[in-house]
Amino acid sequence: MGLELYLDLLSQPCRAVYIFAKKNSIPFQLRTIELLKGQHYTDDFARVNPLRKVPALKDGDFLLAESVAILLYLSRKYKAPDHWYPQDLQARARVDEYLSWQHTAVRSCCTRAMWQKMMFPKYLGQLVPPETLASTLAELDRCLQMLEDKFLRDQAFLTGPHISMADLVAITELMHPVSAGCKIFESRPKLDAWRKRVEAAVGENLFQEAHAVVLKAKDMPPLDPDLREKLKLSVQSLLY
Ligand SMILES: N[C@@H](CCC(=O)N[C@@H](CS)C(=O)NCC(=O)O)C(=O)O
Repeated sequence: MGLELYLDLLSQPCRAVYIFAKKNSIPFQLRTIELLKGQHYTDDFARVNPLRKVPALKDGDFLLAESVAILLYLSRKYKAPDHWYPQDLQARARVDEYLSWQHTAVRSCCTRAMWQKMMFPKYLGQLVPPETLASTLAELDRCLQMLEDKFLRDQAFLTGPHISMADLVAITELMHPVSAGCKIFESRPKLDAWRKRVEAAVGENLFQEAHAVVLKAKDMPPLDPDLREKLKLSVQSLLY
């Protein structure tokens, strides 16, 4: 069996892996793991990733979790064009810098903004105190400012003149609050121009394909009540 990618395109790191693999014509079998159906709780999936999270990769007998590790593995194994993860020491260090920073910054606030604004009230039947949501959205705003000031600056892309893994990891995160109705680009022309460059570099069709599930998330049917309770337990930390 060749390369298998376990993904749910509702998940932002899965979208980054999906776009990277497709854009670089990496052949893979898509194994969809629907988080909202609890498919990551099955024993079969636990054998692929004992952390029970997507994305996950299986390449023959080799199993790998964690989106950044997966992106790097794919880039090295399939010798992706240099701009994604440059050989140049300092250019690569810039990508590493973003990939290290984003976990506790962009990823954290985009995830919480989306869950608090949409998923908790609509799918988990759990009201989010308005002051909690307001504080999360204010934090998201500060985070976007840091993204502009520290990373984007006056460059075309986050780490230089060409698109890299950093841009892919960032845009897939930023589309999370967008899916919940946050107008994060409207008041940020510089970030909006970057978003358009990333979309153009990825290709409009692939970008839309990767984001179709999350952009339709607001119209999903209600969750099965048992699953809802189980899911609630695993996402409570996103309420703060
Ligand atoms: N650090 C991991 C995070 C993976 C992750 O949190 N995945 C989420 C979806 S975005 C998940 O599988 N959640 C299921 C759960 O926690 O129950 C990565 O970058 O791959």
